Amino acid sequence: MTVERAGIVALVGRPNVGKSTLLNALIGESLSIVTPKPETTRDRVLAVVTGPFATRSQFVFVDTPGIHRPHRQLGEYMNAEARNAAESADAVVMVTDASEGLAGPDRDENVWSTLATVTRPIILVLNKVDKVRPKEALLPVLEAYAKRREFTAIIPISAQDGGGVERLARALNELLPEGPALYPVDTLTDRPERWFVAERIREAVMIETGEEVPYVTAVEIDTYDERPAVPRITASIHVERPGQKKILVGAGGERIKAVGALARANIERMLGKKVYLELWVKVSPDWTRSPEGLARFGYRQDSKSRE
Ligand SMILES: Nc1nc2c(ncn2[C@@H]2O[C@H](COP(=O)(O)OP(=O)(O)OP(=O)(O)O)[C@@H](O)[C@H]2O)c(=O)[nH]1
Ligand SMILES: [Mg+2]
Repeated sequence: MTVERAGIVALVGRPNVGKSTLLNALIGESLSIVTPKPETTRDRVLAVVTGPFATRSQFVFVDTPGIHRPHRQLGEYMNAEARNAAESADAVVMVTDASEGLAGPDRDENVWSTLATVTRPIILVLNKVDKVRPKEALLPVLEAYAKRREFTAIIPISAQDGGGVERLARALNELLPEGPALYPVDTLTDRPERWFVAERIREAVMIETGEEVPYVTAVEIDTYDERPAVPRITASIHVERPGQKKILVGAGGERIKAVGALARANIERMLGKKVYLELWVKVSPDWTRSPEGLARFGYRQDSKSRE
């Protein structure tokens, strides 16, 4: 196939509106982690798909962290990741949660200001329409968003069940610059396999724990030995305080066992093979609150790929 158009499309919006679910729906693979909790995605994740929906285009989708009011240095980093992605894209998709109704546009204050400097075309996506009843209730929501700024198009979708996703891809296709592929056509992402393994572990922590633990967790892969028939992975899960470690380990180690079981199942599904997974919980005081702490776990503004 000859690629006739290629470009970068950034997915931005508030936490929990469904950006990562949409990324996965657009590429037809479960690449980006998804949880019911806000602030799941921490840094930019790139997903390349060439020739989907019978197009002759290469889409380079960029999933980004939800734009929010930051409480920690980590939050500043996450917002900057989203802003940088929006500013360097050929087109932007602003994702919103249509089920929030007329309250949505006001809750998007930080997103509006992030997008204020973006000059490239922006498509507004009203996601989670499967939760909107009756369907007529969508119209006033659409109008409320349209009043806030100019959009190239406004498209209702359900990233979860796939409704409207092809229509969105076709609208984006029109916005891609003409030209050759930006990446080899068999490229899926810019991150190494072990980065996704670390993400699967963080995903399991976010799902299995509550309180502040999901927001102060960083995962470090310590060993990744692929020589045995069943590859052996050991990883450290860092939290900020001894109390958080206690929550994560749980009484008699119950909770960390559940985290391990869920992470292993998801890693095995992702890699298509069995793995041996060993997890250690460690305390790295206040790592989310300093640039040095963030850098230690690879949350660095200037480097796109962490290992
Ligand atoms: N009902 C419904 N739920 C959805 C839809 N899309 C996403 N969700 C759910 O919304 C929650 C958040 O989804 P994510 O994809 O993680 O949201 P996100 O915008 O990437 O969130 P952050 O990474 O925290 O910024 C998950 O529980 C998803 O299953 C949808 O179309 N319909
Ligand atoms: Mg996400």
